[in-house]
Amino acid sequence: MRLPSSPTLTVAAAPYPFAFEPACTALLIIDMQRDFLEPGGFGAMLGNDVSQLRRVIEPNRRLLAAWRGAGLLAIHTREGHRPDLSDLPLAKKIRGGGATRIGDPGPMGRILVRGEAGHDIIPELRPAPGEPIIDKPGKGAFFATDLHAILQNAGITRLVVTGVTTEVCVNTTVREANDRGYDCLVPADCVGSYFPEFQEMGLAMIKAQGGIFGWVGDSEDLVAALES
Ligand code: TIU
Repeated sequence: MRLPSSPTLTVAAAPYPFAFEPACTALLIIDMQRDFLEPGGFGAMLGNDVSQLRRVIEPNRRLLAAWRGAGLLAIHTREGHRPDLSDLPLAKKIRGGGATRIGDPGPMGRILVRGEAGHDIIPELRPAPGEPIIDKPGKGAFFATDLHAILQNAGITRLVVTGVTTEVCVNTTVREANDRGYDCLVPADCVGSYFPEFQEMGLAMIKAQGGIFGWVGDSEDLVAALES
C-alpha cells in the first residue's frame, strides 16, 4: 500500500541513493538491550567489548528523536524467551557449551528472559507509548513474531534498520525483510558489532552486488532529511 500524498526524500547511500516515502517507512531498532550493551550485562560477562556497541547509542538516540519528531512509525525489538523457556530451542540453549546459558541467573536477572532487567531496552532508547515492541525468540525479527503483519497493516514498504549486532540480528533481519519485499537502509553509525571486522563485512554484504540486501548509509543524512 502507498499513501499517494506522501513526499519522497532521498539520502546518500551505497550502492546508490536511497529514496523513501516517510509515511511508508518504519524505523526498526534491533535488540538495544541492557544485556548486550551495558558494562554489567551478559555480553560483557562473556568477555565482549561493549564499547563497540555503546558508540551506536547516541546516533540512534538522535535518529529516533528526529523520527518521532516527523511523526513516523518506530518499532523496537528485543531478543528473549518466555520465563518457562518453552520457546527456546535446545540447540540454541546448549550451543557453545558455556557454563552460563539462556535462562540462567545472570548479572541483570535471568539471561535473555522476558521481564528481566537485562532483557529490557536501554533507558536512552526507551520505547515511547504506542511504539510497538517485538519480542523475538530468534535472531531475525520476522521469525515467530507479528512484525510482518504490523508493517503490512501500517502500509510500510521500506525499513531503516538499526541496532545490534550488525552481523547477527541486524543482518538476519535485513535478509528476512528483503525476502518479504521490503527495501532496507542500514545507517552504518547506528549498527554495532563486538568485532570490528564483522562490522565492516556485515555492512559490505548488504550493499554488495548492487544492493543485494539493501542500502548502507549514515544517520546524519537521514536526520537532516527528516528535519528539512
Ligand atoms: N541481537 C543479537 O545480535 N543477538 C546476538 O546474540 N548477537 C551476537 O552477536 N551474539
